[in-house]
Amino acid sequence: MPEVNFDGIVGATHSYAGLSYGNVASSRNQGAQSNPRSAALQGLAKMEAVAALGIVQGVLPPHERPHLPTLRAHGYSGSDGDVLSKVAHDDPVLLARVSSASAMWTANAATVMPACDTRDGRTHLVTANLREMFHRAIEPAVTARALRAVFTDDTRFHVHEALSGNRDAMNFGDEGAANHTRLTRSAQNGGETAGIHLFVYGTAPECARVPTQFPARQTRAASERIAQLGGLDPASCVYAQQSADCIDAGVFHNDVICVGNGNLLLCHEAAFEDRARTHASLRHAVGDALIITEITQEELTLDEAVKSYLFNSQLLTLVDGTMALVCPIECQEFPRVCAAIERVISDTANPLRRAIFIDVRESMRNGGGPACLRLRVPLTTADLNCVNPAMIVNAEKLRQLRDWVTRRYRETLMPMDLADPTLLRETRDGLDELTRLLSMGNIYDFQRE
Ligand code: SUG
Repeated sequence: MPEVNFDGIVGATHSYAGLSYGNVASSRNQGAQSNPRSAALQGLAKMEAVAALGIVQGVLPPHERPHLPTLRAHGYSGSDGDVLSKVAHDDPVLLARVSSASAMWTANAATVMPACDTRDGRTHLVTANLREMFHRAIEPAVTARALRAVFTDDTRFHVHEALSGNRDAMNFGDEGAANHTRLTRSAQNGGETAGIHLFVYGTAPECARVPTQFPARQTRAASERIAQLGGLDPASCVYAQQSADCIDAGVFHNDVICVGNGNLLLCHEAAFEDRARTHASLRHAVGDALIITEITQEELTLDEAVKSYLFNSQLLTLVDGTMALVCPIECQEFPRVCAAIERVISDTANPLRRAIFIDVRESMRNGGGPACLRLRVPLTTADLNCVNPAMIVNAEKLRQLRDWVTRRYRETLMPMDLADPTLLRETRDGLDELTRLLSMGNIYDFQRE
């Protein structure tokens, strides 16, 4: 069976706070009014569109935000209302950080290594530590709980806690699947088909060039540790440095410049620091079946790639064995991007046959395209039967989630609204209901106090 996609449900505090240095969309939209309800509905519509292609679609829940335990750990005390008003007065950036709905981008939730590739025959999910950005570094504990609520069967799945270790000594910065691509020797991408794992990092002690403007969020040490935790065969792993110029152009994760699926790797020619060596290593590991389709600098500049988010499309294998590209609707605003898509689709040497354009504009304004919003999990049919069924969507579940969002989410939000204690109550009540709707158990701190 094809891989399952787990999309993050957009949280009720979805806002534009300019929190991610190096993510140009996040910086550009800082302070703008956000629309949490439409953001979440756009996400659900995307899930529906992907499910309509015959792909199994799951969900991961939003996190509790604003996150009061983080504020209390920073010395704020008193009632929840007191804490919120004090932090809003003293440190509005901290309030924005603990309120971000960034857990929606589940491509950063974990790195997934399916059962057929691992030593112990279980599917391994290593929760990402996201340590480079404060607002994201508070995600892993609840992400691990949410993943365990989906993958409950320990005999088939192993959900690892996030990598820890002294930041300077070990330098374990890890952003999850956004910097990991699994390739196979055919269009088949599911849990029955053995894969090759491409780990892309931004920095390592031996790098001759590193970005000078923006942070490299993924370290090679972290990627190697993940492969080790999953028990991957070293011969099935390829490590490649992301181009430093790309990171400085706003490519803060590899999935902003490269997408792979089955035997097809679609990337910009400037994606990797050492293009020839990366291609050669991939060819060696995957074999002759590998198709590398590049978009040239001439076709699309890095700036156009970042603005359109073409490479942050989902590349999906359909039931007939062809592939579809689920692109952000913004791509249609760039004639040169449309031409590049047309060129690749009309080239019969690769299995990509169609493009679908999806409106996730609310997420895009924070630098999150279709591919950021989903975690890919290659499963076998037997594995899928052991996943929490309440977290897999069908028409009825989507209807319930739409109804939940419509009842529970505000239409608009401004940064100052984050200090409103009523918003905190609304979000907690909403999440409490969601845990029942998705049969997740008590995964949130406020439910465990
Ligand atoms: O980590 N944006 C996210 C976007 C993550 C996209 N994910 C992938 N490429 N897979 C980030 O930079 C912005 C939040 C704000 O500024 O309010 C933010 O966190």
